[in-house]
Amino acid sequence: PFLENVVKHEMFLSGKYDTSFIDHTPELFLFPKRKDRGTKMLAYIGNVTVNGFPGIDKAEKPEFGQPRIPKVNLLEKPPGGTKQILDERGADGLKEWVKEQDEVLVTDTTFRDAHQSLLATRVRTVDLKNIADASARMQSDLFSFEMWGGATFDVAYRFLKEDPWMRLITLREKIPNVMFQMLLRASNAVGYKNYPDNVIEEFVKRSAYAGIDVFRIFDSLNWIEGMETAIKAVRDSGKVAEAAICYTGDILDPTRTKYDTEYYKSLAKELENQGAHILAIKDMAGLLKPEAAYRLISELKDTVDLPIHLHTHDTSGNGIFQYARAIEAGVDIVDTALGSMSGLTSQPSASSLAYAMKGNTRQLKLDVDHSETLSHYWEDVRKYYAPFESGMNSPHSEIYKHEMPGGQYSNLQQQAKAVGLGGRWEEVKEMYARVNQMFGDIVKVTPSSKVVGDMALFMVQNDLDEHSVIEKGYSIDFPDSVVELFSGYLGQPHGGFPEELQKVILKGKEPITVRPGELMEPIDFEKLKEELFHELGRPVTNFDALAHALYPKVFKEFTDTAAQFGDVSVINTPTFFYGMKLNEEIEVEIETGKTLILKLVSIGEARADGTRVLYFDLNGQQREIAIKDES
Ligand code: 3PY
Ligand code: ZN
Repeated sequence: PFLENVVKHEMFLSGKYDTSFIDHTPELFLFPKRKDRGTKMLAYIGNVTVNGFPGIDKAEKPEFGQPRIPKVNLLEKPPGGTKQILDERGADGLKEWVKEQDEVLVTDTTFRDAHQSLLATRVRTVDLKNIADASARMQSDLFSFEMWGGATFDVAYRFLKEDPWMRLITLREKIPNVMFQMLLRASNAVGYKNYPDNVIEEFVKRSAYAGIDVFRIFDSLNWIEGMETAIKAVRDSGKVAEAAICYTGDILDPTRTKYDTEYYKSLAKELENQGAHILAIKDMAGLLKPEAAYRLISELKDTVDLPIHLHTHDTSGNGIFQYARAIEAGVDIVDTALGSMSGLTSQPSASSLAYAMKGNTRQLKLDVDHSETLSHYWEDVRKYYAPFESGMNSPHSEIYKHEMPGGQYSNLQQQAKAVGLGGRWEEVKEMYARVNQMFGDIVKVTPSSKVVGDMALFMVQNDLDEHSVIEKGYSIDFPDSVVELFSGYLGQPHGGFPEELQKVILKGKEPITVRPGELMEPIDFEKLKEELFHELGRPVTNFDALAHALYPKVFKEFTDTAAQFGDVSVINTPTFFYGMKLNEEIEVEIETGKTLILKLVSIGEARADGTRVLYFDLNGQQREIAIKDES
């Protein structure tokens, strides 16, 4: 526990410590109360074995083979990469380096957006950690690993019951050579609403300490004012500020004038003036058609003097074609995923793109053979997460109509199932497009896309349409997120809100038009840490305090689970989701060099009080655990 405290301490992480660090940092000696870790783990495994995992239909644990992990020489350090370039030359130096490259640079999204978009963000740290040594050595020529932020932060606490900061720290240790990139929702950080400015500043500072190099910053309404605090915080931390414009509408359609090329050019210019090091085009739904990509990138190249990084989702199947045209137009960096985690709602495949570009003047900076080898690992691991697959198994050109972000598709589908609308998914998607029009055709990306999704679910559930919403509006209790959006708490949409609908939703309340951050009191982090220390009875890191500031309820549930079951992140994924089969034996490494060997020996009949006793063998000793059978 002492070492754990040390490596999690921000002074240690920042490298700004000397020999007096330990003497002057008494909190390093506050150790969590160690109840028997083995027993807690058995309670978790026993519970999943008897009651299943939320969101997974209870079934016999499937047979999974060993994932194919490529062998690499751990005694050899990974080759130097962009991380060293950034550390040596700083963010401006890195920007110049990117501009000098003839090849197209590649960001790999497998660790973040790919699984956010294909598997409802459920990939666990242990599966990332197991491939990290190989990834560092086989993908050393990447521009970056996109591996954090977006929905991963919240999902880690909420569903996976693991600490996302430990994911970042663990991977950083294993991958010291390639830049780490995260998706930051500007004033919404990694949440779904605006936070006080000092929360954004603190979040950026701590993320930079813990290992993030490139921050892709976007505002869910493309409202530049909402991005200023985050851009400044990233610049102040010495890291790379990659400011993103979210792409919506269709610049090729002369009837859709709201989001035309001029709109994007003026945003790009503003972001350059704000101090962005890189400009990203975030095509979160995959709406940017190939010809539009060519025109947009060409125009932006003439407008700003920044490297351009293009992000898309392959839902329509046109992703490779889009990238090929963008490359012709001079795009500098593209986002791709490893083959087995690519396509459909995820990013286009890195190796397919590399082959598609053969014979062209510009080539990808990518090792195709290594990408293919690593893809085998993900092909195997993806099977663990089958219950979270969206069921989409072919390209959906209807994306151009409903405009739903790739990262939202599988998540909204889970949400629809949870409220009993799983069977009406087609209606939900159609309603999503109608809600967008009702809202005045807004940019749809987290959290604005979540508001559109919430409203679509609400309307389908309550049999509402465009007319009845207005007619009955004053008696309708709209979802909180909808009220928040129309109150201006997510910022201001281009062209303003539709007035009639806004009146109905707000029922006389006045919306705000200033930056929400201006109205919010800063959080007193020292006080919060002290309160949490008393509440949790354990040392509280700055990371914990931030998590609490972002989502108090989710963080509380996470700490409750951790108190009950211990650190469940160390359990292998099949066992985490499906529990154990009778007579199965597994090994769990609970800390370096300390392994538990568990065997499930028998499951007793349900008793009068509804519990069952499970008999385990734990490192050769018999243990009994009573589990309440919820069935
Ligand atoms: C997120 O904010 O999580 C996204 O991926 C948006 O596209
Ligand atoms: Zn995305």
